[in-house]
Amino acid sequence: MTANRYEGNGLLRILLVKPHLQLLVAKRLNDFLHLEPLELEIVAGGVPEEDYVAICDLTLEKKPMEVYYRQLQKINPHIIGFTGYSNQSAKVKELAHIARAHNPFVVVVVGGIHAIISPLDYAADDIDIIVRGEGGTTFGEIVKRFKLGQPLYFGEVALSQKDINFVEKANALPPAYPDVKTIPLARRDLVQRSRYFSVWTSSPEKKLDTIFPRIASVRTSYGCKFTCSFCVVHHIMGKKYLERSPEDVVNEIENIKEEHIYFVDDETFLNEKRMNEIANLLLQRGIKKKYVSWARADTIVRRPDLFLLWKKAGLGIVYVGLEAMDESRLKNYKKRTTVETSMKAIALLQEIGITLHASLMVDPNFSVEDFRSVEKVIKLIRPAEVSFTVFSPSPGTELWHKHKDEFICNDPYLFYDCMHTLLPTKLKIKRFYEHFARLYRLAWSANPLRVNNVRIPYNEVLKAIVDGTKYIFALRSIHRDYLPQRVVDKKLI
Ligand code: B12
Repeated sequence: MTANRYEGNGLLRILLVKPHLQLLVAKRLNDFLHLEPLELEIVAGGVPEEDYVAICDLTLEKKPMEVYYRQLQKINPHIIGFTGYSNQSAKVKELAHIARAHNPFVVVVVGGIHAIISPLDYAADDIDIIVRGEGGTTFGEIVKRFKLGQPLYFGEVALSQKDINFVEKANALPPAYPDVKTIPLARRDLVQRSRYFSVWTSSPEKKLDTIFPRIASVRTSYGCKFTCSFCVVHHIMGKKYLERSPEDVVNEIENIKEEHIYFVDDETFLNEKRMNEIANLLLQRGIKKKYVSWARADTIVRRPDLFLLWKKAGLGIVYVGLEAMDESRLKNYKKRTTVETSMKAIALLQEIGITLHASLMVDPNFSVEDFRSVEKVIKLIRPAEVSFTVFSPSPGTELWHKHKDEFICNDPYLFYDCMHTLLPTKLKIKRFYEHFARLYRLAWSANPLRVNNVRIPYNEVLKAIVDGTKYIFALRSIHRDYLPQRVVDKKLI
């Protein structure tokens, strides 16, 4: 134990931690795509310049707990902040407990998506403040209050169990985000930038020096106006869509060293006029980078000209949440689009020369025939990157409450990764995951690198084959995670 109380003078030390992943399949995904912890970089952006702040991204580490202990020893923080998805909440609590055991005076702050939607889950002795919302602005205020010796909880956004209204506030809807102009810029200098990459399959020249280029993440907007049943975003943002100005976005991109940029918006292309301006500014300023973004099929169909312009600006890959090629499922998911629109969008992207990443959803009630029809979709839309998730009610939504008594696992938060089913499957679960893994295997044959015979370095071909095989194996093995013995043994956690 290293007792260490901040006495109001001297250097204030802050450590921000991204917990490592628990489930094998999520870890394997990181072999293909590992993005920087932008949420913590923005939180760090809110820390006053005179204070010391470090980011510890445990998702990068082979021995994360050793690294964590070492960081605690080395930095001995006065304030420690954790981020986390729902499937990391148990780990966040464990890490918070360790931090408190290391120094009983440390202030523990928890933020991120799970803190926003399920704050009561973080009502633990080792957690002082639960941040329900934007972190850069809120954390800055917490640090300021800490130095002044004031209470660290305030408003609807920084919650504490010490507050007599804690439960009422935690049960209320998430508070509104602040004006986007007040959100600090990301402290990108605090991470080892060379360790973040994303698989890249777009190559009009049919030759790539690498398929794993370094990549930076940029957030240009917050929220989404759509209310898809599987998504939590409209619950967080109250259907609001907050936009950074084109100048602000382009200034940030201009200062980023990486050539590849991943737009980590909830929905980047919602305001077509704004996206038009951003592309024009990028072109006018001669900024030559390559982009990957999400977009809805109906936006692509309505504005092919916009995607043509973005192609010129460097857009190489577009992720489209096709979800299902079946009208009734689209309706059930409240996707507000049609199969015809999806097909048109696919054709338009091919015509424009932007690589499609199609994201499809598998339903727990799938029969063998349903899986076969998705297999046909893969053939229909090639060449395309294709990925699949399993429809799962999201924590914080009505569907979660509606179905929670049906969940088939002990810890539904841990299993909320859209790959592990929370709901019972119609097929035997082992069979279900055999079919699910087969979809990924077939998707590899539709990959643009293969279909277009793109030349890539030999060692990367090998890496892709080895990691792809490991990924498919992890998918086939998902059913084992449900064996009660494994959960009890804590082999998973
Ligand atoms: C980009 C993205 C990804 C990227 C990875 C991003 C990354 N950095 O690793 C990719 C595509 C790889 C991905 C994958 C997955 N994702 Co994802 N993803 C997103 C998306 C669209 C944006 C996340 C992001 O980067 N935001 C940008 C940052 C800057 O914003 P932020 O996270 O909101 O953080 C702010 C606040 O939350 C707060 N905050 C955050 N942390 C902290 C910490 C402290 C101390 C404080 C004070 C504040 C604070 O301040 C931040 C700055 O403003 C979100 C949607 C969303 N609205 O969150 C889904 C989302 C986070 N993903 C989700 C899921 C489920 C997954 C997957 C598990 C499943 C899947 N198959 O898609 C995988 C697994 C990823 C993994 N390896 O763990 C869910 C999580 C739901 C939940 N309850 O946990 C979301 C919400 C999507 C959804 N619609 O439901 N994802």
